[in-house]
Amino acid sequence: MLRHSTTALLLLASVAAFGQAGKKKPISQPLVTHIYTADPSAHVFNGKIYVYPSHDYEAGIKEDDLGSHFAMRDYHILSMDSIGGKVTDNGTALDIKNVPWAGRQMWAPDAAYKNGTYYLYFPVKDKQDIFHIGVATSKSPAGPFKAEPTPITNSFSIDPAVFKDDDGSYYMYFGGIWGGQLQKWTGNKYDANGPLRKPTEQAILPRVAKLNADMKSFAEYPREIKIVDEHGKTFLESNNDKRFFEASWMHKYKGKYYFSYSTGDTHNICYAIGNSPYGPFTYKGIVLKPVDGWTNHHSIVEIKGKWYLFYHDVQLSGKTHLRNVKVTELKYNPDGTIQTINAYQ
Ligand code: FUB
Repeated sequence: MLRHSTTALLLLASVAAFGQAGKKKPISQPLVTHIYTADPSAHVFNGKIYVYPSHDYEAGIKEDDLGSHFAMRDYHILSMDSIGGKVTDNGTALDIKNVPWAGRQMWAPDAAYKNGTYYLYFPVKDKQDIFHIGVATSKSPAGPFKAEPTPITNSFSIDPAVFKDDDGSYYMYFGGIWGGQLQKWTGNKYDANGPLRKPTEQAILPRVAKLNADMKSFAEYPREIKIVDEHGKTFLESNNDKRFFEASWMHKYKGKYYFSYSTGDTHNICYAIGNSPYGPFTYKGIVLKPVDGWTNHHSIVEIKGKWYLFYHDVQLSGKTHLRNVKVTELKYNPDGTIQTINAYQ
């Protein structure tokens, strides 16, 4: 993630959102206000809604091109009985000091459930400053979680999203360019000098790996996921309003696989539809327009027959690294496309 254009972008976003009337109204309010939260991965477990967010805090670290100011050190899980109901902060679910291999920066997590155990998946830099994805387990969806002693073998980069398919298979989608280091991984090999793509080159692709039955290891080497246009062509780096940047999410709707993601430096949440968990996914449009703050990150989940978008902005702080999670309803058109959401009226 590159963050130095934050001020200009906030200004532009404000101008756009305030409009003629000079009034800007968010369509929803922060789920909690006593801590800063971001990157919400929502799930329904045992009929209750659990949100697995990043826990932002003011680390006092200067903003830089690699997102060093996102220096999070723990996770708090939020829960609620219904949308609009009371939200509970379940306290510290996992602290960086209890992850033996971790160095710094606990970024966007996700969770899954199988056979009586809950799994928390989290990206964090190791002691060599390389992002990998860890896993921690608990008997409760709200934690506390106990981390495995090492990261998932062959995992790298950031933003894991774990999807359970109808046949009981689990897949992890992941990756993020710039500060998320995905450009340093080609053919699943690490190159500390791995460059970003030039505008005329194919954009870097997100990754997926099926999980083993133990939920703690990959059943295969991570594969690239193709996001293609209506002609079946992958995007170039210059198509940065559509190409993948970070924040993978997968959900299924009427038998189709919906892969959604952030375009990072153009701040959209976009989506693409496919017929297999491995893709290819055909680009369909924007789920969520840019929100206040540099990052845009979401999850999409069905709750009691309605669909919801969990997302974040910076309504509470006005600062890009101190975010707050929110939720709003998401609607489909009869042809299965998603109605674009603008987080401000
Ligand atoms: O919260 C840290 C990072 O910011 C996440 O991992 C990215 O998706 C972005 O939201």
